[in-house]
Amino acid sequence: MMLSQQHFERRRKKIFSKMKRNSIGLLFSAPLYERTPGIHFNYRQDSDFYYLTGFKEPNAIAVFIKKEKATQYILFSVPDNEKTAKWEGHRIGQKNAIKEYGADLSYPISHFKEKILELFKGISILYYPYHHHFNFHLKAFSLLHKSGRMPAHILDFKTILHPLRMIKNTYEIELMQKAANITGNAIIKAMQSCKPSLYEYQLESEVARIFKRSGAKEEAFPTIVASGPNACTLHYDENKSLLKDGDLVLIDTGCEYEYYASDVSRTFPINGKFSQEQHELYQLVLDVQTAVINSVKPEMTIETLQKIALAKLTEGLQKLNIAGNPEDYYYHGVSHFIGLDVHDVGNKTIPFKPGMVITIEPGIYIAKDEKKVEAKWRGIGIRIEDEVLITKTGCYILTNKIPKTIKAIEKMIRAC
Ligand SMILES: [Mn+2]
Repeated sequence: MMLSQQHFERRRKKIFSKMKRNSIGLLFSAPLYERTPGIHFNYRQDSDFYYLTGFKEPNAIAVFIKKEKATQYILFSVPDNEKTAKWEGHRIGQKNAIKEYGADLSYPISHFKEKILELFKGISILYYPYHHHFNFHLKAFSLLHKSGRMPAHILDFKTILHPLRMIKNTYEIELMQKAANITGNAIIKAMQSCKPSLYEYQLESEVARIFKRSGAKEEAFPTIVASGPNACTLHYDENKSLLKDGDLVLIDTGCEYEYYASDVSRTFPINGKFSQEQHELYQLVLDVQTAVINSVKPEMTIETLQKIALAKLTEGLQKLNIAGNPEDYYYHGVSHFIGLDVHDVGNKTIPFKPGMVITIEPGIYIAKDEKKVEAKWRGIGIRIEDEVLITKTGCYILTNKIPKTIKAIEKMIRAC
C-alpha cells in the first residue's frame, strides 16, 4: 500500500483552508549531506515537505499561494536532463511535477530567485518553515525588502501544518501498522537467533535483514543492540560487544515503511532465562508500562503519563529495597509522538486526540559502578517500548504481537 497523489492533494486542500487570504507558504526540501567526498548519505526528504507534496527529490521548493479566492501550488525542482540522467537517472522534472505530482505550475529550481517578486505580489502574510533547512537566503529576503514586497506578517508554517500531521488517518495508520509489524518480526527473529558468543552487530544484522526483505529499505533511526551494562547508555549504537551468557540484551529498533516510522524496544536474556534479579527488575518495568498504557485516553498528555510512570516506578523500587532517587535509574521521557518522524511533531503538553500515535517506553538502568545499590543489581539495563494509537475510549497497541511477558519471551527463545 502506498499513498497516492489524491492523499497529498487532500492534504494541500486542508492546508489551503487553514491559510489566511493573500498569504504564501514556503517549504524547502531536506539538504543532501556528503558522507565522504563525492559520496552522499542516503537521501531522505524532509517530513513536512513530503507530507504536502509526496515529492522525494532533493533541491526543491514548494510554494503555496492563497489569494482572495484562488489557490496555487508551485513546485520548483531540478529539471530532467539527458546528460545527468546517464549518471543519476531521470529527474521528475517540470512536466511530471504537474502531471504526476499535481503542481499547478513548475519551474526549474534555478528560476526561484527571479520568480520571487512575482510570487510575493499582493501577499501580506508569509508562512515560513522556521527551524527547517535554511535555504531561503538573506538575499531573497533583502530582495523582497528592497522591492517593497516583504509581507507585513511572517508566521510559522508549523502552527498550521503540524496539527494536521499529528492526527493520522486510516491510510496512515495502515502504513504505521505495517511498519510496526515488520519491526516486530525483526525483533522476534533476533530473539530466535540470539545466543552467547555472537557480537551485538551480528544480532543487528538479523534485524536489518528482516527489514529489507519485508520491503522496508531504511531504518527510522540507528538500531541499538546493547547487551549487559551497555544498555545503560541510552543512545549506545556501537553494537560491537560480545553477547555474554547470563546478560540481558536490549534491542531498540524501528524500520521506516513508506516514510512512516516505527520504534520498539524489547529486552531479553541472551541465554533464554531471566535470572532472579533480571526477572524482578523486568517485571517492574513491565508493570510500569502496563499502568501507563492503561491510563492512556483522549485529553491526557505525555506530561501526565510521565508522572504516572515515575510514581509506579518509585513504588516498585522501594519494594525491591533499591535506594536512591528513581530518576537515578530512569532518565528519559516515557513517551513521544511518532509518525513520519520517529520523534514526530507535538510536545508533552498536547492533549491526546483519537488518531495520534505515541510510544510508551519506561525503563530501568542501573550502572555497573552504581554504589547506592547491592552488587546483584548492577549492570542491568531494561527498556520496554510499544507504539499505541489513541482511540475514542483509550488506546490500541500497534505492537501487541511482539512477546513481552517473561513467560512469552522465555518461551520464544526456548523454542529455537
Ligand atoms: Mn522511542
